[in-house]
Amino acid sequence: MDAARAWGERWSSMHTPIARRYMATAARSKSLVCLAADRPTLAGVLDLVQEVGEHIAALKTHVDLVEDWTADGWAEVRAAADAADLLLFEDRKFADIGGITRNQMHGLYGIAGWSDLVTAHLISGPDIVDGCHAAWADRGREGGVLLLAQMSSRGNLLAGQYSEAVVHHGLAHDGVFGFIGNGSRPHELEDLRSRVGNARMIWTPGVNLAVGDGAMGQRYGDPREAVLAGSDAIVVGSGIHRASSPAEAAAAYAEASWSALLERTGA
Ligand code: 6AU
Repeated sequence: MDAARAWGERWSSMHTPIARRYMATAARSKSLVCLAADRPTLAGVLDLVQEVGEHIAALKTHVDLVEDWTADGWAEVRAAADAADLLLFEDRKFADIGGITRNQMHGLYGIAGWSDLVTAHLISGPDIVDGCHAAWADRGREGGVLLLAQMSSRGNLLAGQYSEAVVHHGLAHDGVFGFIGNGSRPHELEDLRSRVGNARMIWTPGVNLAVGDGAMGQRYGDPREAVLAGSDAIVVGSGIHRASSPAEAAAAYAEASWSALLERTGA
C-alpha cells in the first residue's frame, strides 16, 4: 500500500528524510515491527535477520552485548540490514554531555558509521542531540535520535515533569526523530501522543502478544493496543527471538501492528 495513505497525518506532518524512510520501509514490509535482536553473538544476530528480515521494518541492536563483536562482523550485520531493507537502530541510551556523546558515537564500535537511529536520555540537556548529529556529520552520514520519554520497566523515573520536559525540548529540535514511549500501558501512551502531536515518531518497547510481566521488571502490553494508542513502531525482542519459530512470531507481530495502523488511520 502507498505509504502516504497508510500513515495518514503522520506522513504529511513528518518531512525529515529518515522519518519518511522509516514510514516507506514499513509500508513495503507491511510491518511496524522493530526487532530487538538481543542475542549475544554475531552469528545469532545474523541468523535472526535472515530468518525474520522480511517481516520487520527496523533492526535494533545493543552492540555492547555482542560477545564476539568485530568491526568486520558488524559490517556484515549492516549489509544484512540493507539487504533486508531495514533501518539499523543502536539502542545505546546515551546520557552524557554533548561532546562526550559525540566521541562515544565514534569509539570502539564506531556507531556513527553504521547506525541510522540511536536512543538518548535527555537528563544531561539537549546538547546530547547535537553530539549525536555532529558524529554522524563527521562520518558524512545522517541519522535520527529517539529520546526516552517513558520506559516500560517497573519503577522507572521517566514520568511527570521529566517526561513533559523531554517532549518539550525534543519537539524543539529537528534532529529528534521521535520518542520512546511505554508500550505496556496504552493510557500512558495516549497521554504521550497527545503531548507529542503528529510531527514526531513514538516507538514502543514493552509489547508482547502474551501481555503481562516479563523478566526483571519488564512489563508487556498488547501490540494492537499500543499502535491504536499512537505508537508508530513496536519494539519486540524476546517475543520473536525466543519464539520456537521466530519467523512465524515476527509475521504475527507484523500483521497485528500493520492492521492496527490501517485501523487507526482508516486507510
Ligand atoms: O521485548 P523484550 O522485552 O525482549 O526487549 C525489549 C527491548 C530491549 C530493551 O533494551 C528495549 O526494548 N527497551 C527500551 C528501548 C528500546 O529503548 C526502552 C524501555 O523502556 N524498555 C525496553 O525494553 O532491547
